[in-house]
Amino acid sequence: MEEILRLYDWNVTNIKPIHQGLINSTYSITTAQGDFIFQSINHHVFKTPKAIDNNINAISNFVKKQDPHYLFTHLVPTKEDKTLIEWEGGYYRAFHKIDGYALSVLENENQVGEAAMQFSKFTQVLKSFKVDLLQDTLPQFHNLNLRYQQFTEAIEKGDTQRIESTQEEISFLKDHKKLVATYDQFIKNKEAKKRVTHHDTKISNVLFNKINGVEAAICVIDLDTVMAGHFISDVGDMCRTCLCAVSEEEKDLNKVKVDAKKWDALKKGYLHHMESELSNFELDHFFYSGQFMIYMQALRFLTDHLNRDIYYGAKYEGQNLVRTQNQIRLLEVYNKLT
Ligand code: GN1
Ligand code: MG
Repeated sequence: MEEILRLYDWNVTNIKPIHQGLINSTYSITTAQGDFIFQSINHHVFKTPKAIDNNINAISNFVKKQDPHYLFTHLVPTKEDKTLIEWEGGYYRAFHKIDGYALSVLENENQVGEAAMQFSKFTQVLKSFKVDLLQDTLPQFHNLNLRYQQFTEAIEKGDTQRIESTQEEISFLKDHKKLVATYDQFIKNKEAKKRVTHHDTKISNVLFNKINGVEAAICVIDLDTVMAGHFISDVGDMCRTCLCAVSEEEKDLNKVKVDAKKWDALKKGYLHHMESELSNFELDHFFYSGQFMIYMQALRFLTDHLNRDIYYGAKYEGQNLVRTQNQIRLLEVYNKLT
């Protein structure tokens, strides 16, 4: 890694791993030239790192021109002016570090409203960016049909013992298949517009900081999955990760509850920048967004558990099953909100 870091114009004084995110490896780098975030891109997941690099640079250039004060994680070029490094089969890049902290759960509705405003501002700031310029970094990433199909395949071809012991979870997910039909109807409708969509608005992907002693969300991070998409992806993953006092890792399902005040704050925060952009048809699917993403995440976690954790990995035996059960409970309590 030190060899790669020498490609940048830096005098490195400290390297510290940041344990956040399930996919890439991330480090905080202190140098005489300032603080940076350095990442190795997981190219087993992201098969075309160049597409990510193109997308982030395209947005970065747009923002620099149209909205120079918008706080953005611009990529840092190497001495040879490259923002993506290919090194012995691996892919690396660096960002300017933005002062702030990420949270994995939110304590109050002020934080929820703040986070929702930042994610909606992201789409709003980029509303005149030509969305067709974005390449698909993960084709079909939030295609619920495909996720259901992958789940069905895992029930047929996955680990037999794990299939046997998860019959209850499998039945629950099959019983909720109508959420896939709603998705189909939604994306088919002409009023469901494609916009610049983050596709990973889990709460740890927004930075907070104290401004004059008041906590505010200041910036959206982790732009690898920024692609053309639908608002239900971004609102949905916020619903999934902002409304509950515990994270997807929580084993004690009694702690998985959703807070109606947080839900109101999320809606108000998101609509602050996006209300005039969304059609009535889209607005009618605001609540569905949460069902869509919680259900998809439950499908993805169980699929991975049945496939012996090949995608997310597992720090302990059964971690992806715990996550599945957590998301199933979350869907149940979320459904009771209305
Ligand atoms: C992954 O890497 P990270 O933690 O930002 C995943 C998301 C899931 C999330 C669940 C590329 O996100 O889709 O919602 O884990 N990203 C990818 O925690 O699969
Ligand atoms: Mg991510």
